Amino acid sequence: MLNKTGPHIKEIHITPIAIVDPPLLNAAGLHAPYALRTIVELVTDDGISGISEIPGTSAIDAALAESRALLIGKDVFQLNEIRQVLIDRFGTDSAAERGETPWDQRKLVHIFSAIEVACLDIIGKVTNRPVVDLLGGKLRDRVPFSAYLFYKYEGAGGKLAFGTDPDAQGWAAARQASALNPTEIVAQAKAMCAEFGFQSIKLKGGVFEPQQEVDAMFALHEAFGPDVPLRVDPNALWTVETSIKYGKQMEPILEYLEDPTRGQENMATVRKALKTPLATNMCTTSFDDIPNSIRIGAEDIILSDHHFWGGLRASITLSGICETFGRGLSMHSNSHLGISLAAMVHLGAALPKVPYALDTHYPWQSDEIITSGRFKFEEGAVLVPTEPGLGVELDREALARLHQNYLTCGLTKRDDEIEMQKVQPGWKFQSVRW
Ligand code: GKR
Ligand code: MG
Repeated sequence: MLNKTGPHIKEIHITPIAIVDPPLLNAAGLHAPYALRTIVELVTDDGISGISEIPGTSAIDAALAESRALLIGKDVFQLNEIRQVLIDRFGTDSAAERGETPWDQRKLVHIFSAIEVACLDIIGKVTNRPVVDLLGGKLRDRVPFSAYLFYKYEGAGGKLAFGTDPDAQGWAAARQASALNPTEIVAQAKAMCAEFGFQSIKLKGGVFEPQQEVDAMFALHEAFGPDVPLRVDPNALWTVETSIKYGKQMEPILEYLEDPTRGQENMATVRKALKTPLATNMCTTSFDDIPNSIRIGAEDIILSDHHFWGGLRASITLSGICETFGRGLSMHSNSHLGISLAAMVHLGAALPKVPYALDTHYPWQSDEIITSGRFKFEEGAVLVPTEPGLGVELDREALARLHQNYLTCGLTKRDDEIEMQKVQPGWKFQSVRW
């Protein structure tokens, strides 16, 4: 019997897009009115299309374009070979290339993820199976997400920037409001939970001095009661002493404390001093980081992200490591649309355990790029798509419009410091602040 091969990659389309993003604050500054994503579409020699979405920068897009020649003609099932040719060409990212910002700045991991997810989408279509089945099969029908609160300036983002749409209703109206103190954070949480039904809450911290953020956490605890798990993420801006001081204050109310301080050693020191579990998407972010993390006990929970752990299958490998070494595993996010959400949901459905509701920025976005429109959340959870592949199709009209946004907005990479300087001239990112 002949071994079957193919389908083979015939075309690779790389489209940078810019999506409306409100003026959200974080440790690195302020979100621009548009967040950048890159949409990758692979088309096979028999006309099957597979798609993926990753954080966009012109550097990642250029490297993706460079990989085109290596990938054209490859069998989409040969994911190991595809990964190997990319490594042979580009090497691997070093841990230092991640950078000090809350988001990951490595290039290659994003490329692996973009190509792998699009190939899995195609393999799913060829085999008539949802991606979750290619990851070992579904362990749950719905994947739970957490509310993700941000301090923010008033404003809707996009063309409106700091302006607001007077006709907006419900969450669309609440999303425009400022949130600069505990009362406004509670109002944001109530509006977001009312719309999406989230049952856990995360606050992005590292914006104001720690006591104000701790006060916001207590205000959330007061407003939502003891049954709603709470997390806060200062994105490593606190010293060890600050982390221990405020971590102790919040011990009675936190489900976990995310990246209070910078680096595995500092995290390990804080972890020893607190009863609250520590989570990270900053100090243990690659397989190279795992041995030291285990040796010194840097965190309790790794917040994976298939976009920068090198794809969905790599994330399954990570889940095995976490299980072996007693680490919890959950998911981290950045501003994103429905292709990324679909991939996160397939992965979330395949993980052996989902003890913590996953992060998503999705409520902050109003655009969409899939023909089925915006994903619905029920009681904070998303139903796992059952259609072949990712179960979502590219909306080509939206792709063209969002690509035009990209061309018009002039951004080529995320730089929250520059955006913040437009509001507070001279503002500087400090990797450790309090
Ligand atoms: O979108 O501002 C943001 C977040 O700070 C994001 O970039 C982080 O990567 O959500 C992320 C986190 O949990 O650190
Ligand atoms: Mg984080």
